[in-house]
Amino acid sequence: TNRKPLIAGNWKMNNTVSEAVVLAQEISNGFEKDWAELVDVCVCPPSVDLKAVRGVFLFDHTKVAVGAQNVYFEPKGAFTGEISVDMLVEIGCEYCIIGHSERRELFGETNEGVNLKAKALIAGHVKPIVCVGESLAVRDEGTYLDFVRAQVRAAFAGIGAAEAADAVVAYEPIWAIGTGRTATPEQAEEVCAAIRATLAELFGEEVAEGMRVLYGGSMNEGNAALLLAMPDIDGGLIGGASLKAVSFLDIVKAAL
Ligand code: 3PY
Repeated sequence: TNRKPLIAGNWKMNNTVSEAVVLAQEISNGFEKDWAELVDVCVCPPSVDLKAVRGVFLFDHTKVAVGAQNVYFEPKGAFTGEISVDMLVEIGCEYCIIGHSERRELFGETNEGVNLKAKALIAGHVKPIVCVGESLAVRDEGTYLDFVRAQVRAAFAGIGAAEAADAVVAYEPIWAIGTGRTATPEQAEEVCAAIRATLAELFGEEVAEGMRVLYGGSMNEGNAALLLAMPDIDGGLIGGASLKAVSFLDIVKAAL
């Protein structure tokens, strides 16, 4: 395919500003000159680190983008603790993760909330990385394809094809997040292909063929190459392995 792969690091709640800058500099230092043409790379640090991390990549050779891990859909106002799309835009955020399973499970994020956030991000020209994925119970029931398709439809409800084209979907089976248990390339491909088929129903074949579908869930330097070789897996959303520059850079290399 002609989709440019995307390797996105989800740092989760790790790294103070000074730690984040050190990791960003290590990534910058190890990033070879011609990689940026072949792969899009993004790191998603905690929001208080975003501006400093953006500063590291702004004038270097890497074109590494920064993304947020969450956003609120309202433009401004009395929403204590929340961050708006405009705030992300001004510091140069190109991406924003929404609907990560940790937010769905621990912070009550719903499909409806994810949809509102997707709309707000798209309106602000920030690319949403929409996370979907089933629990172990749903996987064992055998209804996981329907479950994930429904999450995709809900996330993109009311969004048109032109608006959706730059959005990214990340398939993260909950049973593979932080557990060290990765989906096999075949298991991941089955669901990523179903996601693309759902995107094609929503937005047409052509738009769906251009959209990136990532795999996430304990992707690391050891398993990345086989996962990334699958036809409908266009990159990775990397948790733990994105916190070490050498591991993250090895995964970027696997996507070249
Ligand atoms: C993981 O790799 O476990 C993730 O949740 C990435 O988002």
